[in-house]
Amino acid sequence: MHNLDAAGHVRGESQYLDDIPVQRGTLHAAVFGSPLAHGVLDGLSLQAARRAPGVVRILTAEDIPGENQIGGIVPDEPLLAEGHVHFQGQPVALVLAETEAQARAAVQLIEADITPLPVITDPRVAQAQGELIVPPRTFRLGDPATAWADCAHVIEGTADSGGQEHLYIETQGAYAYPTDGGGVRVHSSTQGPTAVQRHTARVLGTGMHKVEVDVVRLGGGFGGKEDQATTWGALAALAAYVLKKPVKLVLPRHDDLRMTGKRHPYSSDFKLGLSADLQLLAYEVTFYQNAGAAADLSPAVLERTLFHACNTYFIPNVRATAYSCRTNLPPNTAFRGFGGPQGMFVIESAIAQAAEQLGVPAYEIQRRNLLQDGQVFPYGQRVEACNAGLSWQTAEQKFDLAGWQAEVDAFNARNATKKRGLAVMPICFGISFTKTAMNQARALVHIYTDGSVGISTGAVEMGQGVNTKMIQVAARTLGINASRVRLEATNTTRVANTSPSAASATADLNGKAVEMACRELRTRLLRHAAEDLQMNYEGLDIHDEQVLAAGTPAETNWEKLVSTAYWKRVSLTENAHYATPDLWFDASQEKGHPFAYHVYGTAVVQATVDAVRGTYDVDAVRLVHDFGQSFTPGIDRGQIEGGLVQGLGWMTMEELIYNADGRLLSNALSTYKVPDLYSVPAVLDVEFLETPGHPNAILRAKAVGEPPLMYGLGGYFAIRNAVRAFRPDVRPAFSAPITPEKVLTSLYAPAGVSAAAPAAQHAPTAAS
Ligand code: LUZ
Ligand code: MOS
Repeated sequence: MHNLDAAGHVRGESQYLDDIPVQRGTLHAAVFGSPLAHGVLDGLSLQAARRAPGVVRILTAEDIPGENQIGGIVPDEPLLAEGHVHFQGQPVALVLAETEAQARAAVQLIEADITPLPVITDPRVAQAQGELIVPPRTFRLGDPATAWADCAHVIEGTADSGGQEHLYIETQGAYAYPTDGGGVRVHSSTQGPTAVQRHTARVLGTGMHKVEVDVVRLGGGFGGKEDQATTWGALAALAAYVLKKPVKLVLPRHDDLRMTGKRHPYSSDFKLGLSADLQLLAYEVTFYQNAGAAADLSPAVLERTLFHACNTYFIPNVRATAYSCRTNLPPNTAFRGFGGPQGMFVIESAIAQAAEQLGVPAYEIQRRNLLQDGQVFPYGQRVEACNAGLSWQTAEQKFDLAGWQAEVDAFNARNATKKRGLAVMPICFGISFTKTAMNQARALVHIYTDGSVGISTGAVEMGQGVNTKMIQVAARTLGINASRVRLEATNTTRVANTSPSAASATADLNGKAVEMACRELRTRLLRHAAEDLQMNYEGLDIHDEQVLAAGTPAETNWEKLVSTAYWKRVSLTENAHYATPDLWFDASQEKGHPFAYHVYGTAVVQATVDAVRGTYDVDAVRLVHDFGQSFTPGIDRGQIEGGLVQGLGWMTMEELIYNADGRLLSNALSTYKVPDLYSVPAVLDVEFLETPGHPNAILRAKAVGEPPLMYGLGGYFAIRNAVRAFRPDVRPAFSAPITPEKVLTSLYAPAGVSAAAPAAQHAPTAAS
């Protein structure tokens, strides 16, 4: 089944927030953000802005009727700054004007009186000063302290990874208007309609029942709208509520770039111990997460870093500690992988460093330590139905890893100014929200009297194809054509208390609820058919809209069945609730069974570096991925391709630079480089691993949203290997992204020096 949205997208017919017809009298909003990253907010000069053309009202914290608070996990984030400012771009005031241009022009006339306070941008500095969002956490397995004595090799080092801008094509925004009875309806570009509803109600000082949030689809989310759509939804709702007018707030790209949080940058220290035959014996790692100025989702992201600290390897002795460090950057947030990629970058760096010090290929270490059934993750969950070995071996054979490496070596021997590198990137990603309670979903299914079907779930369509999947699940379960089924907008009045569409779990959670509701309806209809046709219920079935009795067509079909059921007063509506079974986690022990299952796969990545210019291409990625029993292979392949390229972008070219004042310098697409069509590897081979899937996965098709992003880490190590093919004496610092600037610095580093290659360092002249 094709993605149902595809035709609408290419014709420009799909409706997004900005396409909602605007009601007469709608006001347009623009946000005044703090010009300083930290300080005491002594006052605001609003007079000039108030007098500006078209300006109707300017709202500040004082105008909030309820609580000025939108913190989800920790209540540390005001909707509008009050008393202090904590990051550049922090919303301070909301201008409402007759047009968008007028609102934006008036924002320029606002001045804030701020007494500056010291600015922290470095998580290690924050940690040293005790600026932590939550207490640190440590995951333990075995006892590394005693294991070091048994290690033939112990290596130590540091690995840093940068942030990442989500760059959803549709910027953040909301359209809110008052509804009958003193409520408000909010159309929001959010992955989490319930989060917008809950925090809007809190800000307005009213019940959640007075706030309706509606989402048709998003032009991309990637985690950036899991929590951070709330600010804009609540601001629009606040203005609509106070002014009793429709209010539209859509961020200009530049505001979106500088005001919203991103993937968390991490700085980490590692120590890895190996036996003489390259078994990983002990691993100690300390993560310093740059959380930004408020908690947002940082504690949950931190937790997932710990869950994925060992990637897909078994290490018997582990101690992993993570600090969530408060800095004066915009609050960093969910981003595809949710801390997992940051944790995995460190273990892969440690393995790469070990390989270099020991003079063996990294893949020898990786291969010998892959997870196997019966082992245990550091967080206590048993390794079951593990495909780490199978995906590795399949990739090794299908892509002839040994032959490929020989080709790369031969190329490098032949070429003086171009060098190639190969890296293998195996992944293991846990599927479920790590917060157990969030693993629940509901579906509301109506069968109309003409046999057509309307479905509501908590799933938000953001380009990932979840609507197509839900329709497929319903059509299969009911035995009818997909063309009869429509997926409704996601709306908090039809499906309540939803978890955000996140954690790769949306199709599983909501799909299971759809499946349950449709099964119940099908059973009910067939019981009615049995009675109506005086037949045995056992053996009745619906297939291709035909009712079958013991496999042969009966006297009725779907349309007739539905119609007669209605006249017999049989309910044609069902509401189902699904909660993933067998999940638990005890945070006091840091042990449990947090994941429904794991997704595995192995990518082989080749890069070619131009050793004169420092530029590079990721030429080929060939990967074997565990989809389980995919029922939408086109959509799932698209998720792999998109995730991979997004991961490559994070690892290679996307460089967020904040200056010491906490100002984002790479604040436009001229200075923040993202992958484009030409960044896609010329060879991109996605092989489906033949596996049975998992019963907790929807129709046994495993979750596919986040795992492929982590194949992108292979790009980093392939480029690094190419650099070292040119300069074997250089050990570039583990510092992602590996931009051409850093590559060039490493290529021409003075002999015998480990190239630290910080972002701002300039390369020596290429003449050497
Ligand atoms: N969001 C969340 C997520 O709230 N919890 C998670 O575990 C998670 N994992 C991945 C992406 N988003
Ligand atoms: Mo996400 S990082 O699954 O919103």
